[in-house]
Amino acid sequence: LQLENDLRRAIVRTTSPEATQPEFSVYYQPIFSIATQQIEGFEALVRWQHPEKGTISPVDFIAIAEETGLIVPLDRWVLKTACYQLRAWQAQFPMPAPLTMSVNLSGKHFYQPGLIEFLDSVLEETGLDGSTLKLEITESIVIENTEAAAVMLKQLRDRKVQACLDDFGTGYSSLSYLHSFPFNTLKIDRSFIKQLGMEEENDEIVKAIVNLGLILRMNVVAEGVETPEQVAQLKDLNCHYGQGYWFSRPMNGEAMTEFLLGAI
Ligand code: G
Ligand code: G
Ligand code: MN
Ligand code: NA
Repeated sequence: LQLENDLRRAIVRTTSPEATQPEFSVYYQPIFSIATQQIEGFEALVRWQHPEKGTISPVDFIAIAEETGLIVPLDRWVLKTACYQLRAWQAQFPMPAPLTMSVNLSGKHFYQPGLIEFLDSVLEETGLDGSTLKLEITESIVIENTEAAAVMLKQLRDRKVQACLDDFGTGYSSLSYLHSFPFNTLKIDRSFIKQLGMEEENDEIVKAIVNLGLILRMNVVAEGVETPEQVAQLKDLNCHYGQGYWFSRPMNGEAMTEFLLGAI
């Protein structure tokens, strides 16, 4: 309950027009092309700097934020902040294909009436091209309500906003819905990448997911890439993109700008 009250206060302090003492910040982790080693885009990851408790991981507050409905204003603040940041980076770092931003959406938020209207207002306000924005949802969110998910994904597609299936392989992994839902990207859960080269069956699963992506014309991102050996193996498997500590840790916007100045 204490954490719930703290969360409520933190959201007010961060998102109110005055935003005098922001406690949340958005960190960015770059996503790289495995073949070219070029930066393709970023994933936005929220961080909570609690005034007494220090940094609190989303793992420890997303569930409470979902139970209390506070996830909606929080996710929306992250989405808007990340879109403004992306717009600035696209202008500062022009690339052959413009940089992209992936934003995590909780199921609570994904099915919230008004999400599409909010999305439209953010795209208009920031001037961002919808095709450079990606929304990450998990398989369990889709399974929870396949009809509503189909409607939402269609509306995203109408705006050219991309949809990513996050943590792929850990959830229900019902292959039947994959071809009927218009996801642009599959993100292979980091538990599979961690074991690359250590267990043959695990490697075959990663290979199968990459091939599934090829068949379904979806991009595949390997999460949690931590070693050069993993990069080499992913390259052998023709996996398109990688994300993880090997490439870069998540950083705040300022630090990421410095990183980009050195990397691009
Ligand atoms: O960044 P980190 O590894 O601590 O993130 C832990 C979990 O929190 C991940 O599952 C990630 O998807 C989730 N997460 C991070 N940022 C956000 C956010 O802005 N909104 C939602 N809904 N989840 C997030
Ligand atoms: O569930 P989701 O994929 O959104 O979670 C992303 C989480 O993974 C973030 O909390 C991020 O901090 C974390 N992460 C990013 N790169 C690595 C990595 O190389 N290794 C590990 N263990 N975690 C990572
Ligand atoms: Mn994610
Ligand atoms: Na994930």
